[in-house]
Amino acid sequence: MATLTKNPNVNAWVDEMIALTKPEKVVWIDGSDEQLQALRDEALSTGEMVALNQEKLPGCIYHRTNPNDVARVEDRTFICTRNKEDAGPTNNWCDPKEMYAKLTPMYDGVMAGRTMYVIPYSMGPIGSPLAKVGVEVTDSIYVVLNMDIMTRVGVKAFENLGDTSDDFVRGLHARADIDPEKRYIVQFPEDNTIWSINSGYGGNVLLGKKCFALRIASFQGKNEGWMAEHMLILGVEKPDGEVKYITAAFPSACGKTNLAMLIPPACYTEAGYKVWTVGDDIAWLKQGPDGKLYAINPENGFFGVAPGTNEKSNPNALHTAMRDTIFTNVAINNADQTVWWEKLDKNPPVDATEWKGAKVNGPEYIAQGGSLAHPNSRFTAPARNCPCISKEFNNPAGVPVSAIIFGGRRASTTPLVYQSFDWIHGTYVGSAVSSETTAAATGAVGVLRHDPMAMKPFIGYNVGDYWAHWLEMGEKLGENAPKIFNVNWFKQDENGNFIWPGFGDNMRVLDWIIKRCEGTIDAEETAIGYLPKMGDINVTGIEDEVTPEIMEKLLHVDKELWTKEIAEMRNYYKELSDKGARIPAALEAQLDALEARLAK
Ligand code: GTP
Ligand code: SPV
Ligand code: MN
Repeated sequence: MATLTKNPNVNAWVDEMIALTKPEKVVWIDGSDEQLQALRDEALSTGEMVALNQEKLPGCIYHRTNPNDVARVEDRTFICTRNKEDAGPTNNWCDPKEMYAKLTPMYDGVMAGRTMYVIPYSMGPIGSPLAKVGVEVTDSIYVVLNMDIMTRVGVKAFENLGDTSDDFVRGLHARADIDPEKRYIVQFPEDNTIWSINSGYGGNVLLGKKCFALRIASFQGKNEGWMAEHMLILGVEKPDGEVKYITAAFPSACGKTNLAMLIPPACYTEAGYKVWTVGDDIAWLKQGPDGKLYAINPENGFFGVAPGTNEKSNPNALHTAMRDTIFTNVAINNADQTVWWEKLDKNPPVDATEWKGAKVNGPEYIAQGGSLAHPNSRFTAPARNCPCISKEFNNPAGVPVSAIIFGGRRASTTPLVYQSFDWIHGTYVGSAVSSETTAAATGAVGVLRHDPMAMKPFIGYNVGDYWAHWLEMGEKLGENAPKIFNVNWFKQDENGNFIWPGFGDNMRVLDWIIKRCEGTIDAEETAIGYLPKMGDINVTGIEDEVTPEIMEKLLHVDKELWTKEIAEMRNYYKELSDKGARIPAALEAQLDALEARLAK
């Protein structure tokens, strides 16, 4: 099939990839419905995809990955820069020449007898000055169909690139043998190139997502003066019609999709509040002509965690995924070819196929400790299906950001919400994000994993330089800089129960955050930042659950725990700096200042 572009850089590179992988056939993805439907039909006929009930789940199909291939593989993910220091201590590094030499033989002839699909795509609305173009070649129809939902795919993507530009990200993906020992997810930021092999799962192979929109884009943003972050973007519409935009960075599976699609409690909806979703995973942030920080969502769909999604926790996500959706590694109800996952409802299917493909009795299987859906099973659903999608979703200019929130899973130490003193302190707060494993349900302090800005697996360069870039952005933004907050939905009591109801009730915290941005509410100045005054988090309707005693706990700053926290951060900075991170002096100073305030 003929190429879809006159751009000689694209064509030369695709030719090179053809010469390397030697496919039997090459198909350029033009983005037409007919072409995609034909691919769906082909994948159904070969068994790569499984049909679902088209009356109950119109346009939906199912895919099961190899059980050895169900999540991102951080230990096999590399940042290959010429200088090792440029990748920094949070990344696996290899010399690009060495890595190309190692992988080239693995790709040589890997598509023999197979079809290569060439997918042109845009990250960001077509025509947006913030958008960027990628081309992914792959031998997987699953990848084509997912990319079509997650990005803006087809000829239109080349409009942004034009006939001469060389500024596109080159993505090469081959399934090969799905051999976990030979699985590589490799970014070459200096070459605008991503090579992925021996996986067929999500973030490893949908190269527009984590590989491009975070790892490569964070590197580009550093050089070009913008930011690529692991953040949701939402708008809170107030009763007077004004919409305030907020971005939030939480580590993987820590609540971004849920917060982005939040339905406020009755006391807010009745007053006229509404939450609109702009993005649920990735934000690209750039200073606009008016000096403010603007955010776009580079994606076009949601690759959401299925388990835990239900009519109560996230009805918007559930409705989004009821049509035109690809389900990966959930369970199938054989009675009517529908899907099921843990906590969807209380009725696991009796005649079920669990995520690995075995027919089981659902309730019995679960009673024996089995899990019908893989805990990281996902839905891939188009943003246009989302009942609360923002009308600014396709706005090429993006939305102005009033507040940036950091958060993670912390059983203790971190209060429900606090505000940083300023951008520099906020950058420190982001650098200090860490998250606990959910299995620690005893209430004891769990093992911390540092995940600065929720970006540990995604920073495409040296973490110290990344923090320096945050500080540079703050300087550039000056008075226009968004206010920076930290939240924790996951504080626990002595028995390991969450003491904050979370989900829709997180609106109560967003309300306080917005009022802080507007300067219409006072706060308690503490050693760690500004906290809500008792009574300032609205608990109308949940007074029985969140008593003043619970609220005291939620807002408590425990001196002993924070002293430990500071010691841990000192260790962390030292460890990173010993391994070659250039930690900005301003952040070290923040640590000293925090310690001094706490000692007072
Ligand atoms: P990625 O797609 O991996 O980046 O995840 P995410 O950050 O979008 O997380 P998601 O919203 O899918 O939530 C992950 C898990 O956290 C689910 O099991 C949710 O039920 C749970 N969760 C989300 N929000 C809350 C909350 O406010 N409180 C509690 N207790 N759990 C929550
Ligand atoms: C995450 O792990 O943060 C995800 C899923 O959003 S993946 O696309 O696999 O990275
Ligand atoms: Mn994510």
